[in-house]
Amino acid sequence: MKKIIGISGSILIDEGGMVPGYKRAYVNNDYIKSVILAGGIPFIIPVNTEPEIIKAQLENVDGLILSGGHDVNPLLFNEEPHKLLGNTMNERDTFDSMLIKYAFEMEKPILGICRGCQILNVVCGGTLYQDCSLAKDSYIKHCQGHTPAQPSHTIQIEKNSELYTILGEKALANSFHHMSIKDVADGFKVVAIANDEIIEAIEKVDGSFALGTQWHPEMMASSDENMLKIFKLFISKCKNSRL
Ligand SMILES: [Mn+2]
Repeated sequence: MKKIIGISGSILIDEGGMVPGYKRAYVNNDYIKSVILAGGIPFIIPVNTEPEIIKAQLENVDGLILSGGHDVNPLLFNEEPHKLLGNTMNERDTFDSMLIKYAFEMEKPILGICRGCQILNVVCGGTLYQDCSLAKDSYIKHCQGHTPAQPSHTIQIEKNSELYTILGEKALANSFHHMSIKDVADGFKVVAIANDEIIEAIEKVDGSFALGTQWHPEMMASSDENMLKIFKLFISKCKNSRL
């Protein structure tokens, strides 16, 4: 039986058009395509902040993908906003935080992508650099700014990891982030870094599966078999767990 994969949504606010300021629930279509290519059935989970609704949303999926997007509000890890911080959305932080908490309680596997990886780390007690330039040795361009499917920098992968079983010791990743993980949350380990030591992936050590990637495998999965394998790995960890 195919697994049902919930993808955390976001809110798009119309800047122009007939009703400027109008809000739309959405995810980037590459998430949908990647889940289908990897053999899963995608569902978008729309943003809301009602605990009972979020629980019910999760009860109806076998696994959770945390999608990319806004910066994580630094107040969540006890920092004031730095001048280099980008746009945040508190509603989404609240939504993602509850999704993560309940997914752990229900032992639903998690794949966190970019912002999804960052908020996973923060919700579990870790911290972020509000901009990669604040990391002491960072010199690599981590926001390539164009051609999403094109890999841009090398990642070194930790041998003792799930990621290593599919990618080996090195891979090429795209890069569309400006925040990055600083302190890794307890219960997680670093499983990939860029050559400037910026953390590119984390995995949960015990219990239900959780993998976070700082890059966007969904943007590469149609053209890069290795990136598709990340979705296949994630789906292989999902069990039929719907109520
Ligand atoms: Mn990067």
